[in-house]
Amino acid sequence: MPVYPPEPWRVKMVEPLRATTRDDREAALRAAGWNPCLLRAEDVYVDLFTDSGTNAMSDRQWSALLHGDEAYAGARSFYVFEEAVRAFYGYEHVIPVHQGRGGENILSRCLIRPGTHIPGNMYFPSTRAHQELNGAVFHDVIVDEAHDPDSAYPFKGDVDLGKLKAVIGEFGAAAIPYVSLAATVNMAGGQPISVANLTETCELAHAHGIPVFLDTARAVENAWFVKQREPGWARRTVADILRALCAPTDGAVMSAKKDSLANIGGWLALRDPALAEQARGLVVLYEGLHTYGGMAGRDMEAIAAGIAESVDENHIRARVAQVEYLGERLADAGVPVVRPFGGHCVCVDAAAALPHVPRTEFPAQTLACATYLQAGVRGVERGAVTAGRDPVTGENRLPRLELLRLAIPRRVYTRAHIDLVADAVIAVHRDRDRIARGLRFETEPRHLRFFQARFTPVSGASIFR
Ligand code: PLI
Repeated sequence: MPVYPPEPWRVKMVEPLRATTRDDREAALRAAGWNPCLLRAEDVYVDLFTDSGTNAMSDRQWSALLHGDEAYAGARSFYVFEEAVRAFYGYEHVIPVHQGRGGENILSRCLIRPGTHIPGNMYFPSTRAHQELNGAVFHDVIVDEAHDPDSAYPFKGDVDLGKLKAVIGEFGAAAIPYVSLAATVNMAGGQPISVANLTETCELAHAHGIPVFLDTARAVENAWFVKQREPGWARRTVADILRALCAPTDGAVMSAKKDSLANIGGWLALRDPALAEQARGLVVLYEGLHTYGGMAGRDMEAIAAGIAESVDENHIRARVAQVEYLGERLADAGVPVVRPFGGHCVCVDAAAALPHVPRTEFPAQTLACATYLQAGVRGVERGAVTAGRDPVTGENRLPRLELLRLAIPRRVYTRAHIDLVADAVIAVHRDRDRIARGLRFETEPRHLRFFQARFTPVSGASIFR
């Protein structure tokens, strides 16, 4: 049996969960157009749709809320927030935004012009969508191992410097507004980038005059993996490693709904004062004043407290260990899962689990539906539905990874919940031959289609025989 270390917290407040029957879930999923994203959360028992904004705040964070200064301009809470970001991430100019994609919008609008090119270590849907909306073409320059669910490579978030050089060589540095890095890489299954590779990537980009921006949504989880896996870092604190990851970069975009243990919020941080001035100008238009960026003062207080808690090694150790426990249980039962296990999620390789469902019938979306029907467990598709269509050709993108992501909120679920999830996924996998066909779109939204799409089973009334 895999190890499940005791959580470094105890429960102080509870939120009741409602158990549902299989019939309830069938009705709910049909009403949701076979898209678990469109379910009402009250129809879900264990919700692993995302780890974003779903964290349990600590007693300190809840008490920090009461310190919220709700002044429109220059609130005290902004300065507390700014100081925390500066201290832990090391960037000078801190610009609050309502959540990560707000920062992505501002950064993309500041720097991207039509016809430009953005290399990155795999894409994230909202990040790439903003880059493409502003006219850039995204180029994936991640190492090949990241696309192989079975590769045990410890830093699947690393950049292939050869691929990056090729993009620079083909389009020229002037056509590359920035390199877009993430730590960890969500779409690869929460895989880390090494400090060495991140530093080399920045050196290469900087040698061509190209800035590098880091998505720090899960950089603390990345720092934990660096401490475990990268030679020379074992004795450094996670807080030190976090600063080392940020140090070579020119700025960062942050969704505080992940690592920072908050329910909402984010920031854009920059080193270049002129770019920061430009970004503040846009924040006023799209987010709110540059001292609240769409957040309440109390949100900024909760984030500041959450940042300090996020680098606590007892916290991060237990957080990653809980994810690993779920991964081990699934792997032990023969469920094909992405290796190594990520920082925030376990991903089932749906293409391997359901080889009889063609990629054009969305095996991962189908598996997400089957898992919900089994036990009220909600995961999210991370494959062809999420990848969307190529903006130039209009063709469906078919990424090599076709995953059902089970993302674990921080400090929310107990071992019994995680066992329930494991049992459900294992049962679906054992009975996988009962799944006859996959799904096709009934309605297909233009942007980030996975959120609001509706589907129908290809074989008629159900995905099952
Ligand atoms: O959900 P936002 O707008 O606060 O953040 C967008 C975002 C940016 N980068 C990365 C790596 C993310 O994972 C991310 C949001 N992720 C979600 C919602 C998720 O379920 O993974």
